[in-house]
Amino acid sequence: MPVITPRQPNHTTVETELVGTPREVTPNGGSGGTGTATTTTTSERTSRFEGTSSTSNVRPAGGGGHVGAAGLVGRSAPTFTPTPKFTLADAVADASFASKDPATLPVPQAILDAVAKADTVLLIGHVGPDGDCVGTTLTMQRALEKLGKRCEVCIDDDLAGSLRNLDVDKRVRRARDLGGKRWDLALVMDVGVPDRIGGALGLLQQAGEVAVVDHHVVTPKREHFALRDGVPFHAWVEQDWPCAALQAMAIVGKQRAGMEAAHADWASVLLPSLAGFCTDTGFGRYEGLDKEKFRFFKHSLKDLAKLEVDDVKRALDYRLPVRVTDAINGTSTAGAPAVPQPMKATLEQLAASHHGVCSTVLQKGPQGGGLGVLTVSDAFVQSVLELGRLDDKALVEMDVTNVLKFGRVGDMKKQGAEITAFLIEKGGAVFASLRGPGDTALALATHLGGGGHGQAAGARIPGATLEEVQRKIEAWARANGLAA
Ligand SMILES: [Mn+2]
Repeated sequence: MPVITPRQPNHTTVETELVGTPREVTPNGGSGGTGTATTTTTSERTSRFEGTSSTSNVRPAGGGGHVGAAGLVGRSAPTFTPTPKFTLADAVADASFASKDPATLPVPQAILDAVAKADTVLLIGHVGPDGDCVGTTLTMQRALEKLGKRCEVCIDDDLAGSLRNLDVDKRVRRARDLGGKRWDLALVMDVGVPDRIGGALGLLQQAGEVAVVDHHVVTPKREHFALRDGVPFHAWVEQDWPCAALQAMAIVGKQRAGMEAAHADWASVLLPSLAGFCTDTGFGRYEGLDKEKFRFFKHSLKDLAKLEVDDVKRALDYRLPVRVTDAINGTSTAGAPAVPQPMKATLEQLAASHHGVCSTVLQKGPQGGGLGVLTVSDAFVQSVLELGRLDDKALVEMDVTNVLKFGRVGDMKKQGAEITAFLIEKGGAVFASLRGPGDTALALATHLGGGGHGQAAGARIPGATLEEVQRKIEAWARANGLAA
């Protein structure tokens, strides 16, 4: 299933490969992607952590309180107003932007207690994995193992190239490889709904306690996860946090003494969550972020791990085989190995019948807009995947679709498309990943029978062809004055 990003990064060619798959929205669903995820109301927000007030252990960030404030009496406290372009790299470079220790962030006591008493822990991330879910679970695994616990990580899906690189010790496992094991605690991270964890849902039956740690708009309840009677369930949701990786940093921050006693290598422990922070925020470039949270990233990166943003980029660095990018982009790189003849014929045949990669850009209409439609058939994706596996056996479908989604869709924006539709045909349905300013993406998704967010939405159109969906989108854009 194609996944789409709700926030629009200004991708460059290099960064697109680093970003992988940021936060996801499933077509026809909400954030985090399911029909069971409900919008949290104000009253739910105050009680979404069951059993413990989520603010009960808030400490003043940075410590100090009023001590030493005498010199500031009569002066207003310094305020920080970041420019819209203030990225994570800017936060790190700006000496006046002080770091803050994630150990000062509030973590519900029930979560800390569950972690403290567990000897064996299963760390679960979501399907359609992104840097945040891989980074969050790997940082927890590395930290908890330093504290003497035995851990396993289950993400029941393929990992894209950058995430395979992040999982340098190959600790991420599929659910089928973990049958028959038992854990004192299962931590479900960066996801709060049962239908986004694949076969890991069944593994929860083998856990003595279950806790959800997530930052999506979800209200996890124990009955959603069909737990055995008597299995304690906790949920810690921080919808205003930019990534679950920050929640992992906060939990690990509370283990500081034990980690220091075990001579933990902070760079190794924190690198995955730093990567998650970067990918879920587009390296700080996405809109709508609380830049104050960047202070915690800065502390983890500089003060604890003693790393630079470039180190995080390197950890995620993955280059697709050049034959693959050539096939997708219609380019031919000098010195690239030749494409074997049967594959070459297949790719050319698909391209000739408009089942390769096709992009169409319609310029702005009277109401603005500008529309780009990118279509690709499953046959083309599978052929390119087969080609790529000649160079990298570990290549997965997402490696191919990411180049389309980030690279080729970005090209259409440069050509004047403010609204973009990425259409992929698979299994008798067309999946549409839609982006646009204001509420245009949602309006278009609704028109196609899907849903999502205003600027990022999606739809699944069963029984339709790529051409039919493209024509429907173009007609919608013209009818609304958004395309000429
Ligand atoms: Mn996330």
